[in-house]
Order: sequence, then structure tokens, then C-alpha cells
Amino acid sequence: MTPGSPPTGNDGRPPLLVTRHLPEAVEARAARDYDARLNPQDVVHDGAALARLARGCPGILVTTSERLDAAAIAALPDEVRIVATYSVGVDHIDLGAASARGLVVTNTPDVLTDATADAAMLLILGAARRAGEGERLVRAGQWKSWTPTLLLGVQVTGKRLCILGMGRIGQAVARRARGFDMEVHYSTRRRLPPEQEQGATWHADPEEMLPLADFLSINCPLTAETRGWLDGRRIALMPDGAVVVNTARGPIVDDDALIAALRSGKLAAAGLDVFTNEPDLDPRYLDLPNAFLQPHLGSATVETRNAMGFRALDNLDAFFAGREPPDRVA
Ligand code: 8YV
Repeated sequence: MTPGSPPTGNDGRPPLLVTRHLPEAVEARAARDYDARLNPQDVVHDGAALARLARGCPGILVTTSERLDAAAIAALPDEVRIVATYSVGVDHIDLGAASARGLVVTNTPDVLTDATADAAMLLILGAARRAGEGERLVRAGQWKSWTPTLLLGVQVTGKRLCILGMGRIGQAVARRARGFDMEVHYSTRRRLPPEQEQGATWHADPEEMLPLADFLSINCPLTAETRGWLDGRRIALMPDGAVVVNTARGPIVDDDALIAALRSGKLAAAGLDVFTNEPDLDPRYLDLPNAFLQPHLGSATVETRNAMGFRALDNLDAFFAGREPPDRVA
């Protein structure tokens, strides 16, 4: 080993801690190319366990279930040089603390764009058309006859969709929404070029678009600025009977405000794939028939979860070959 180069296992392959049980094809590639420390029991590790397990590992492949705050980063053994997260979101990692310590951090953009946008459409349709209530009714054996007024929902076709955050995923949601003849509005700090905007209407101030939001799709990252963004005051700006969907991060929504609006009928429905403190979501959602709930499945297709793993490994491969990892975020 040359000075400064990462420690390697006995056969020359770098030790790699893989914190969660990943799809078979991903684990097979990790085990082929690394001295991989896998987690077949899929135990969720806290910061202290992570620090212990990372001993001797220059690379760790984490997921959003590991909170790498400043304390967890400080506790990592010195030999850890790169953290590759199996996610596009990086809100679970204190990037400043990682950089200050000289840690390289990478994520997995692009490969989950389509699956997550598909999931946003699922939530739009499922929430608007009361798919959860319908399924529960059928499964409970309580569907007695076709009824002209049974579970009437909100029409999706032709409505206005407002997208908060028009990055890769927001733009993919917009493309799908156009197939439903929806009128797309969006808000980002900077207006997109026309080829990306595709006729959508830009609002510099996201509050300006809320009165138009028959549907609001949250597709922005969780940052200090977006935490708690959808609060009671902003929900009040939306049309009565609007629908909110969130495939981004739970804490962007103020749960008290959203639950109050779903209870009062101010909002017709919400479709939620992400939650504050998931999987221990606010239990009040469980009693709300107009909340269409999914357990953070936005990227959960075989193709996408494999591609996320391969992308994380591509970044690790580049790092250990002495190249700049393509998806470096710190
Ligand atoms: C991941 C996600 O599947 O990539 C992200 O940021 O939220 C999800 O799509 C999940 O977080 C796995 O780490």
C-alpha cells in the first residue's frame, strides 16, 4: 500500500461496508469487486454500530436509513475515506462535516428519476381516485353493488398541477402529467430553459402558484429552507378540495397542518410516500381515509434499485481507481 492509498483486504480488494441488505445483483457485484461486509439480516445500524462496523473499511455504502450527522461522521474510524449513498437525497448526511473531515460523498442521481416520477403519478391518481379506500372496501368484502355515488373522487385529467422543485424528478412528473392533459406550473429558484420547461409556467415565488394548485407535487430536496414548507398558511392559499402528493421527504410538510386540512376537507386528499420520522409516521394519518399512504417505495422497482446499487458501486470503483467519482456531492 502506498502512503495515502486506502487499506485493502488480503486479496487486494478494498474492504467495503454495505450497511443494508441490497438487491442480489448489487451485492454480487459488491462481493466480486470488494472485500464486502454485507448485512444479510438487514439490521438497521445506529451511528455507534456504524462506527464499529466501519473499522478497517475505507469505503462505506450507506442508505437513507443511516443518519450521518456531524457526531456520526466524527465517530467514523479514520480509515473511512468515501461514503457512497444508495439514494439521490443526501439530507441524511451532514455534507459540511463530511467535507471538513476530508470524506468523499457520492449519491445516485438520474437512475431513480423515472421510478420516482411514476410513483408520484401513482399518488396523484391513488389519492384523487380514492384507490386506498376502494381497495380496503373490496378486501373487507363490503362492496355490495355498483353504486352511482360510491367513492366519488377528484378528476385528474385537465387539472392544474403545481410542482415544487423542478429538477430531474419534477420534470419527469411534468412529462407524465402532460399525458393526462394537466396544465403544469412549477417553482424553482431559476427558470428552466424552454427545452426543459416544455410549456410549463414558472413561478419565481412558490406561494404565487399555490392558488392554482388543484394538485401539488412536492419534488424538492429537504433543506433548511424547505423543512416545514407546506404549513397551514400555505395550505390555506390552495384551492378548496386540492390534492397534495409528496415523494420527496416527509419533513417538507408540516404534519399538523396537513392532517388538519385533510380532516376539515380543505384538502380532498393527500398521497404520501415519505414521512417525518419514517417508518414511525404520525399515527393520525392511519385514521384518515383520504390519506393514500405508501411505505417510501418511490424508487422500489427491481430495475431501479439495481441501477442505484450499480451507480453507487461505479462511484466507489472510480474512487478506488484514483479517479474523481462521477456523482460526488462532497
Ligand atoms: C431511496 C430516496 O430508495 O433516493 C432517495 O433519495 O428517497 C429513495 O428513492 C431510498 O431512500 C433508499 O436509500
